[in-house]
Amino acid sequence: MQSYRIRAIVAAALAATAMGASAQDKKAITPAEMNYQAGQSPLASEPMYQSSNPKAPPMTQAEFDLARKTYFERCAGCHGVLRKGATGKPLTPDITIGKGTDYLKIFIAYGSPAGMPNWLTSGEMDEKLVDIMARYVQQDPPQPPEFGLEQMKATWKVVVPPAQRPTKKMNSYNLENIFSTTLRDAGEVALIDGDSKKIISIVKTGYAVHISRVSASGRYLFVIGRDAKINMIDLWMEKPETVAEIRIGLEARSVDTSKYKGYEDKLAIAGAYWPPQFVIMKGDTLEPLRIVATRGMTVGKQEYHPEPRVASIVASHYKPEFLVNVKETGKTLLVDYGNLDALKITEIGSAPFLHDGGWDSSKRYFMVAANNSNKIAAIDAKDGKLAGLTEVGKIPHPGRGANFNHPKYGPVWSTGHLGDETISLIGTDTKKYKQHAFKQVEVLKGQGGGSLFLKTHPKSRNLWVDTPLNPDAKVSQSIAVFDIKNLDKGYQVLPIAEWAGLKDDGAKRVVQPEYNKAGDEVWFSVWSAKNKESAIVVVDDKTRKLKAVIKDPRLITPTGHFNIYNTQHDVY
Ligand code: DHE
Repeated sequence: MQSYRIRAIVAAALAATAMGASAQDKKAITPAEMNYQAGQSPLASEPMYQSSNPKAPPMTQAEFDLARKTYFERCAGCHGVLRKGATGKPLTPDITIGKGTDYLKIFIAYGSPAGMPNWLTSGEMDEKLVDIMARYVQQDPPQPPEFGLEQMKATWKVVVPPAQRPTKKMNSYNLENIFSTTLRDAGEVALIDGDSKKIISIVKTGYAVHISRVSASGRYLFVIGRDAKINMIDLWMEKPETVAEIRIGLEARSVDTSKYKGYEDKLAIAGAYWPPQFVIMKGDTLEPLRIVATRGMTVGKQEYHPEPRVASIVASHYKPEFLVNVKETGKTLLVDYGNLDALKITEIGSAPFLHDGGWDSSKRYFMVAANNSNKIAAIDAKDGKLAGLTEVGKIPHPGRGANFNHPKYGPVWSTGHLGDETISLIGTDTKKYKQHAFKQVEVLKGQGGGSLFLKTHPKSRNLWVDTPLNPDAKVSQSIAVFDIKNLDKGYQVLPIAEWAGLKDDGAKRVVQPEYNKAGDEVWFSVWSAKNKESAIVVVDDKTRKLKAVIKDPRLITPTGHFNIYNTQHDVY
């Protein structure tokens, strides 16, 4: 009887999800997107209060604790900390209790064509854990702690006070051509001299550093870990080291510093995934000054969202403003830092879920991916309004995108996609090429889905597109390069991972093209697991031939890398 019931539920569930998936294919999540989103959250180790829902099936404390840990390791990236839904569906008790344990077990065990992984049949969970998880999602979601000024100040350290820092550059490095490379699973960044290709220093940072950003003067480097720890590194020191650090929350991804004239190096800002907030800090010490919560109403449906995460942040060149992109509400906040005691915030709604993005070539329009809506929003930093909302391919993922002069459509900004093989080119010139502004003017066909980053340089005629999350190793281990002046000729594939000549059989995902300062070399990370050899491969931009391979036992899981000059000046 029981097995008949389960079979009936399986059939109904699969039919329903299959229909859903085909009806809105652009919404279904690809395995690449799923792997990408389902990263481990540092919240797994945070103590949380268990509140049992009397209507939900019972659980022991031990089962609850195991389920909570598993949830934050596997599920929170897609379903949200409070289970209100993001890439994945909402899983709050008002929905889950009605479905019942048996129904939920089927979904967890077998997954769905809409993108839910098959946790049982893939061997990642056993039947016991599937049962525990099905009961867990019917309980009230436990809420991680808040993180206010007091908590931030308790983690804040000024390692070298400003008065004790060098008054001039104390080393002979060509600072503008240093690369800050994330060593993801080592909790470090490597500072690599772009001229000699030698590692200058390895700096201990937070857990799984996400991005590096550079102060307006180019002196300070800021890196932020997934655990929301920021390290501020002084590049003027004989050996560049951390001079200040702070945790701004329990989980985070973004940091930047003030760039408007008169405010250079004055302020820093960081955004948190949890708690949903951003904080403005002093630019020379990281002293937290002003914390702003991002909880609020979503664009469109105007529903309250309790955990809208802060995604990309960028400093405006037009005004003393930071652009803060809030993921789940689909809103960009223009935060005027001119007077922190009377903070003015302009709120611009576009589409959910805002993620990554970069400036157009004029640095007036911030082009941000609304990755759940398959759109790119153009935020006008001069007039403080939404300039355009462009439909692109499936799950756009530009990094900061790539700007170039299209032979026919003038200046364009481009993005690749996680969910399909296309590369969308969007016109950005509102004067000479007005008719093309914020329209998708051309779609290139790349190697496949699973693309994260693409890059070019004002001095180059190449457009490099990575595909590190493509399931086919041939595609994830190589790069596609287009000739900007002959886009209709298609792309050339370069076997970057093979060129690295690594001794073992790691994943060797080729990730993030990044130019040197001169714009004549492109660097790629060849990213394998923690216990496998990884490398950085440098390609000559003009000849597209291998120029150098950087290998070192300390280069553990290199992912993003950021050239100081290009990052400081938003060259991409
Ligand atoms: Fe990223 C940028 C969030 C997974 C490497 N990533 C960003 C930004 C956000 C973000 C919000 C924009 C920051 C900004 O500009 O201020 N990334 C997330 C996630 O939530 C996600 C999906 C899952 C997670 O658990 O973190 C995720 N990201 C990854 C990876 O798996 C990558 C490939 C490897 C890694 O290091 O973890 C990765 N993300 C990067 C890089 C950038 C980035 C290299 C900066 C791109 C740039 O050119 O500026």
